[in-house]
Amino acid sequence: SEASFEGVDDVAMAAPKPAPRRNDSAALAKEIAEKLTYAIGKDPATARRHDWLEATTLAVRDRIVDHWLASNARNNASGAKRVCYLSMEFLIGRLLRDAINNLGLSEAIRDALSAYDVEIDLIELLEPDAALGNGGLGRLAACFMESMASTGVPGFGYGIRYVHGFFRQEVVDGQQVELPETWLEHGNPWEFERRERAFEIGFGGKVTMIEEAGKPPRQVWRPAERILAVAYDTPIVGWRGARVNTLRLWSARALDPILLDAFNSGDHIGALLEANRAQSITQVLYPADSHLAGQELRLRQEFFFSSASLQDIIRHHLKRHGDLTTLPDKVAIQLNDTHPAVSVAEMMRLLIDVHAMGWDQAWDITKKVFSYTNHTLLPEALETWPVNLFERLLPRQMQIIYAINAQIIREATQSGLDGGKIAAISLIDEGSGRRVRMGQLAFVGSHAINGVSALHTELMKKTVFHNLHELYPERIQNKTNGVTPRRWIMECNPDLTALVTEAIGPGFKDDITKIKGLDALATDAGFRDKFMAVKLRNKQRLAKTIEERLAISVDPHAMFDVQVKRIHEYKRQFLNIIEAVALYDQIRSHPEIAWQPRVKIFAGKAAPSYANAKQIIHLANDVARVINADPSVQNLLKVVFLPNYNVSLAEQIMPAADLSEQISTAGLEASGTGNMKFAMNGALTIGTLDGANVEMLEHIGEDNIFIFGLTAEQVAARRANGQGGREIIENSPILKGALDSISHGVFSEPGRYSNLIDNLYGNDWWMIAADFEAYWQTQRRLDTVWQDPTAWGTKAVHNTARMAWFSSDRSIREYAKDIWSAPTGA
Ligand code: T68
Repeated sequence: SEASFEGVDDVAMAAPKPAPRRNDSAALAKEIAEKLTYAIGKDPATARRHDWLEATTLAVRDRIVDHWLASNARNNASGAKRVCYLSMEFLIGRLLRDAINNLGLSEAIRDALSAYDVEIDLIELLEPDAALGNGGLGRLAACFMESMASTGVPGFGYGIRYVHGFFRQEVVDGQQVELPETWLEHGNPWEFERRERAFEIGFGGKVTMIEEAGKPPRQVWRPAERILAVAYDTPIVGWRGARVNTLRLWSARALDPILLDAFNSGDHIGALLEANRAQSITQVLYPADSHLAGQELRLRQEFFFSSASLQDIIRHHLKRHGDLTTLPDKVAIQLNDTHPAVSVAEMMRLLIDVHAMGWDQAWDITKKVFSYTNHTLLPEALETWPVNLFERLLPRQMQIIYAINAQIIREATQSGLDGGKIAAISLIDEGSGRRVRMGQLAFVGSHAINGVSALHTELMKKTVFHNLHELYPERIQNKTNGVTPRRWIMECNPDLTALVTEAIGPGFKDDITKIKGLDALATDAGFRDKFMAVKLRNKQRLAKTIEERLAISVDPHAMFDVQVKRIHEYKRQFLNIIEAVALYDQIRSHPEIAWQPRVKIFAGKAAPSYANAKQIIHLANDVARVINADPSVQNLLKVVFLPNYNVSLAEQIMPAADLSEQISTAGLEASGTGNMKFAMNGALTIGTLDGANVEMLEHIGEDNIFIFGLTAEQVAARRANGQGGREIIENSPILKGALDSISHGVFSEPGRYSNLIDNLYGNDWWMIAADFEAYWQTQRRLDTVWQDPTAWGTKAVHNTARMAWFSSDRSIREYAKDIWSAPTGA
């Protein structure tokens, strides 16, 4: 029996069924040994740790499959509305611990393995970290998949099965080096290949008009190139296994893997060219998170997975319900950013050309089915494609986009919008070489458009979608991001989970809002001490990792001040490094001050083509090398750059942080989700009024979060006035001193960072000079609080207690109610 979307469909109901698996440790121990023997072919006496990992994974997987088949059967029986989450990225990380935790098997597995003298904590580290995403956007998709399964939403993730995920980062001579990532090298026990679930995807070719007697003329697309999309399904286990949803990732394959004519005539290489060309589509994830990649292969990837997913959705609907007019009652499709936005045109093509629907009805259905999440306002990240390229690759979809555009412009004209505003909403940017604007396409093809924090949503209305918002004022709504408390509290911080359970009972595991019960314990010295003791143990573990990987010894009693995220100018790691340099100078020149010991920890990857971001990594490493080797700072300051930040490293870092740096230039971080993970685990935040920090301030309270700097409005005003940094720098001796020591070669040969520094003296686009003083003062206030462990501990407990609203369960329930009209279990 196979776990397909149809579940029981193809299985004779009377056929004997496997007995449901038992979950006690004896049964698990027996099965793990069986897997080891019969699935892997190893003897327990000679098995390596990898073999134990695989055997354990297979035993756990059997239990998941039981729940998976049951969930699919329930979906089919109820006919409930399904939510299809289309995303280029799913940054899921490791799955074993998540599955074990959500199935409630943690203790049983631990005991089962101990019978063989195997430690689960050690073998689970061998699972590759599935990095099919760049950062926040991809990780959000992963948290949403888990929360859909946990809140009872019949959710289906659709994406790409990249052979190579996000690159592995090494730091060599202080600089980022990118290495290929090979997560599938040793096979992937979590995926099920579904060869029967394959769809043809076309590219290029021509559109011809067909006229048949007695019928209206139709357009037919005859692609020049056709390839296959093959499905691979991964089960996503919800809390308590109540529901197991499917993540369906598409892999590209040639229709005709070996060209037999060529092969027979001796051209063995030529015979495989087509296969290679087809497969290249799903070979690698683009590693750019905040600027437009713009290459043809990227557009091919986008269309490839969009078309495959829509064909699959339509096939399923027709099979179940027979008729596409009911599609919006049965399916909601969420576009995760504009990467799948070509789906709007492809859905129209499928409905009109393939399923013979009329334009108006097709357009009505399309709008009802789709909704779109925007994740950025950065102009350099907004997707547009040259009309020429689009037309060559997707000629029929381009025709449809023109037709949609004509209709929107008619609607705009009728509602009285003037010419300038109409140009702004047009799907075609006529400005810089004609380009298709994917944001506009996603917007007009959707009934709901959402931002990912309250501030971001307001800015969307005022900036990128100002005119479309005026035309369709009811469409934009806010859905503040969240993160799953299963992975980001229970699994990554078992000691905290045990402490919370001891203090307020286990109810928070089923309903995270109950964690609010800790609030009353913030002033209980006994509890606070235990809370900070958990923090210390987590810091000791991280200190060990730092020692092992970098041979830097850090004191777990120092404040762990952490900034981990993609490296980008707007996220302002540079501001943080400048503060480290300033602190280094001040510690040496003012030994009389009671400086508080700090370890500044950085991690994150730069897009390979982003020169300034790579310079920032280089600078962090240069600064770290010099400061860590200088005995005159007396261990009051250490700087650490941990290479290869990924989900698994985040799981170690979040529980071990005292201070979380969320210091983006206001107005530029759409939401942030790392900020939430830190605060849930009891770190205090230093941050700007940006993204979800604004809402965190409301929930946590101003006494427990450290906000500084210009507001989004002030940033916009300063930028409009063209105010640069020179005057500010010259009036700030601390800042000037730090910049001088960077320029004059304290950390490297002089001039290495002159480009970064000149930018501050020049337009200071990211407001680093403008915000430095406020940042510095706020850091010193934090030093004062750190000196008082009672004050710090109280705030830390309040953070954990008051973050429940930022659970992705809350986000998903809001999407389900306001956008998808989909059922949730609770
Ligand atoms: C992030 N965006 C936002 N983009 O920066 C962050 N972009 O504020 C927000 O919390 C998060 O999305 C979730 O909403 C991204 O992560 C990308 O990764 C990306 C990838 C490809 C192209 C463009």
